[in-house]
Amino acid sequence: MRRTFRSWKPQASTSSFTQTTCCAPPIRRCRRCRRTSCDTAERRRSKTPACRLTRSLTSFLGPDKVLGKAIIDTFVAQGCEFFTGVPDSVLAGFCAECEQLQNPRTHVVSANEGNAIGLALGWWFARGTVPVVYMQNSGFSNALNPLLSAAHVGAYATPMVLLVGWRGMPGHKDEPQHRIKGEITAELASLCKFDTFVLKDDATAVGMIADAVSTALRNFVPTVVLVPPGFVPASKKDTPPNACLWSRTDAISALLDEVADDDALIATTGHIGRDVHGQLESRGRSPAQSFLCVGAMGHASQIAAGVAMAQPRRRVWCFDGDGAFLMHLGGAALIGGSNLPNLVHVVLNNGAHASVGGMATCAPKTNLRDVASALGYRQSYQISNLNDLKAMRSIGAGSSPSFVEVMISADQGGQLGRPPEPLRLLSSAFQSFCLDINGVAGEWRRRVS
Ligand SMILES: Cc1ncc(C[n+]2csc(CCOP(=O)(O)OP(=O)(O)O)c2C)c(N)n1
Repeated sequence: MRRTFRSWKPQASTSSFTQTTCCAPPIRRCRRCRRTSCDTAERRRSKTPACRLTRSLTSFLGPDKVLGKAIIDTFVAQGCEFFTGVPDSVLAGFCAECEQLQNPRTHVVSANEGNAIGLALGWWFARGTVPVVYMQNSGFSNALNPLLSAAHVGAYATPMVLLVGWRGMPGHKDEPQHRIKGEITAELASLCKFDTFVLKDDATAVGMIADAVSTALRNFVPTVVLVPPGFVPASKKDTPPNACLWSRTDAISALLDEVADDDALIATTGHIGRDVHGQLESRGRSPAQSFLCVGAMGHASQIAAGVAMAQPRRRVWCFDGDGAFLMHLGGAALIGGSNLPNLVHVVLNNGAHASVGGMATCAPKTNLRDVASALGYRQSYQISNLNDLKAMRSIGAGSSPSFVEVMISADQGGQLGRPPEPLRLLSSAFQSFCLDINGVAGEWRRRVS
């Protein structure tokens, strides 16, 4: 009998399924009819609504297992085999466990959250099991386009579960950049018409996750599981300092020696920006010469390019991370092809998302200097210590943008502060720095008054 699109339902993991093995993850087949899905299996599954699952997450695997692992195993028990996304600190305990997943399960860190939705679409089409896409709520907006114009029931009707770390959740103290997104996260999901489950406690989490999977599968839709801060204990990946590699703090310190007082410096999201801010302050230098891209991960280089275009006579630095660089790699192509000799793009490459728990980036072994050269940066360097830095010809003095890949250790380093000032104040201080020094301020003030 020919299967119609709607009559075909992918299989979930139940005892009536066996696994066949090959080098690719095995396809599950029904023991009776040997098909990858069948109506009997569907009926049997629907007799046990997911919401009736009463086991708590910790009892799911026994008390010795960490909660992140219990969440993964809950998904696996529902037939999920594919996990992808961008790591998040709220989900750090879950993300660290994802790295342990082995065949037949598949786990990949994506370059950005929209890419993760693409990967999930592909997996669903070619495999028919519900993909799990994890992300911070900041990244939910990166995912919106492929979610609404491809995965949505109004488009290609694709089941998937989005596991979203809820930064800035109302009632939880958080950094200012998370406030607005935190306030509207649930509303945004409901505006997209996605069924949304908010994990509350250990006792109901299993049922909610199972419901999210079965709803996705039943209705051919993405569903959302929101994870409040603190729900998954942060079992961060413990990356010990690597004595053979430069530490982030030492590398930033050496680089700051190269940054003149009238240079502008744009620093990326996470530890790098916080370290830059702390070091400028402790040197008694004006933090106003720097702009911290505390949110908007992946966009620091374009902010730097904007400044460099507007003020061609000022040297502009971007201190980027490898995760952020890869997240929106297209921006580097724009810089590489541009005529911005005053821009120095530094990528501190630790192969990891150190700020949110240390999971690898999507291309931890890629030579970013070669990537930059291929994208048009005519002066590109890879350095890993102070001698290399000193040996470089004067940075930012050539006829094209420069690129410096700095190889650093993946450990998280010591405690870092955060700027206490409101973000608005920081941006206006940076703008005053930019406009005043160039002597543009007077003209600008005349124009706006
Ligand atoms: C769109 C988006 N996705 C995810 C995050 C969470 N996040 C904050 S910092 C960070 C890691 C950045 O990695 P990288 O640029 O390599 O710098 P590192 O943390 O290693 O210093 C992530 C994933 C975010 N802020 N925004």
